[in-house]
Formats: sequence, C-alpha cells, structure tokens
Amino acid sequence: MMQRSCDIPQELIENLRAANKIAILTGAGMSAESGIPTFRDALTGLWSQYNPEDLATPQAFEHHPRLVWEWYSSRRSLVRQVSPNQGHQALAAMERVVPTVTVITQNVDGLHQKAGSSRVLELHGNIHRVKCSQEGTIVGTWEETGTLPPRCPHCQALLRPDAVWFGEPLPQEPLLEAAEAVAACDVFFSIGTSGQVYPAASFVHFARRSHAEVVIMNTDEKAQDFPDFHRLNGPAGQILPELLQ
Ligand code: BJW
Repeated sequence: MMQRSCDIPQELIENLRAANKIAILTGAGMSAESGIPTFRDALTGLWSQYNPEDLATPQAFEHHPRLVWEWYSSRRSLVRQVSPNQGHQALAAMERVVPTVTVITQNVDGLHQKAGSSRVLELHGNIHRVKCSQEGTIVGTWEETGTLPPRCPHCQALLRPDAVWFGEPLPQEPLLEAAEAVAACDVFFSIGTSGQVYPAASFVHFARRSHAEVVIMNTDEKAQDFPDFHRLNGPAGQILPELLQ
C-alpha cells in the first residue's frame, strides 16, 4: 500500500468517484510547486522590497506604470520558464473520472490550460494578455520587445496587463459561470489560496450553502479555517495525484 502524504478519508475518495460535477477554486499555492512565488508567503529577490498588493492596483499603474510593467514582465518571464506540476496534471486527469470538472482559478499563469484542463475560468485575468487602459479592449498577447510602458496601437493610451487589480470588477462571464458551477457542484475544492481576496473567497460559503462537500487543501493548516470543511493539509502537487489513486 502506498504511503499517503496526508490522511485522505476513504469516504472522500468514494464521493469524488461518484460525483457528477466538481468545482475547484485554485490560488497561488497551486503553482508554487512549479516555482511561481505566492503572494502572501515571504518573497525573495528584487521584488521583496515591494508589496504585491501595492503594485496590483489601478493607482499604482497610474503613478508608476513602468514599475508595474517591469513587475509583470519579470513574472511573465518566470511563467514562460516553468511547467505545470503534478497537481495541475491531476486536476486535468480528474476529467477522466468525473463528468464535469470546472477549474476556477485566481491565477494568471495559464498552467491549468497547459496541463490539459478543458474548462478553466480565469477570475483575475491572464498575464500573457494585454489590454488598452482606456478602452479595455484586448490587444493581444505580449512579446517582451520595445520600451516600457507600451502604448495602444489604436488610441495611444497606455497598454496594461489583462490582470484584475484591487478595486476593479472581475470579468463578468467567468464570474457568472463560476457562480453557476459552484452552486451546482457535488464536491467543491479550495486549493492553495489564503482565502483573503473577494469575491473568490466567498465561494467556499456558496458551495457549503448549496450542500456541496467542501474540501480545503493547503500547506497552511490555518488557512480558511472554518468548521465543517474537510481539510487536506499539505502540498497540492502531492495530495491531488493521491486522490486519484
Ligand atoms: C499551498 C502550497 C502548496 C503554498 N499546496 N497550498 C473588505 C472586505 C471584503 C472585500 C473587500 C474589502 N476591501 C476591499 C475588498 C475587495 C477586494 C478584496 O478582496 N480585498 C481584500 C484584500 C480584503 N477585492 C477586489 O478588489 C476585487 N474586486 C472587487 O471586489 O470588485 C468589486 C467591484 C464591483 C464593481 C465595480 C468595481 C469593483 C479584485 C481582486 C483582484 C485581486 N488581484 C490580485 C492580483 C492580480 C492578478 C496577478 O497579478 O496575478 O490577484 S491580488 C492577488 O491575490 C492575486 C491573487 O489571485 C489573489 C489571491 O491570492 P491567493 O491566490 O490566495 O494567494 P496567497 O499568496 O494569498 O495564498 C497562497 C496560499 O497557498 C497560502 O494559503 C499558502 O499556505 C498556500 N500554499 N504553497 C497548497 N504547494
């Protein structure tokens, strides 16, 4: 018998196999084992002197567009170098076990799609896309060329990353689809998120109210510490493949 990295209740494994619909909210911890730093764990290197929350705001972009662009360029270049981890791959493989699997991600790295998940709802945008800061139109994916910050080819306003910053509304279509998936699911997972940023953080409660079985998976046993939820404490890249065995 294989040694598991945490106690996975047999009942949960059986409920997962019997489920018709599952919804999975992922956060930065999902990509940590791919080598992408999370937001609220300690950061090292050049950007340790900045608070990401101070950079991910419209105000930061207004006052320091070049700084914000440089932050996103360095993150984009890291994302290009990394691969999906075993956790991303296990979620993609779950589609062979459960008829409807909806991945709702707060991550902007595109790693779920790269791993092969077919239904991914991006709540906070995608780091590879850029849009016009005035018109909001998506201009395309960004190639690291030219001087920063770049300008919109149509109206000459500044271009910006297609990421959702604090105080900005989430894109309506994925948000509505996510709410529907959460309301309809049999099992809801919240994986690798501190649960501090809304509205994504409210999904565990929606799921609970809709009578879904709720599972929190996190390396920090204090994260999203609510009673009545299953907890799987440990790294998602280890636990998720074990759930499918
Ligand atoms: C592992 C692991 C491993 C590590 N395995 N686990 C007061 C109350 C309620 C709400 C508000 C409020 N004041 C303001 C608000 C709203 C605000 C908000 O929530 N603020 C809170 C901070 C209080 N929200 C917003 O502003 C949102 N918009 C909005 O509400 O709009 C309303 C509106 C309507 C109409 C008109 C106008 C407005 C927008 C939020 C946007 C968030 N943006 C960011 C950056 C952009 C994307 C990017 O550049 O990447 O999104 S901030 C950052 O936080 C990023 C993340 O997606 C998001 C969530 O972080 P996440 O994923 O949880 O990461 P961490 O680092 O916090 O946690 C990682 C976890 O993983 C940890 O727990 C680790 O233990 C764990 N872990 N390794 C498993 N291997």
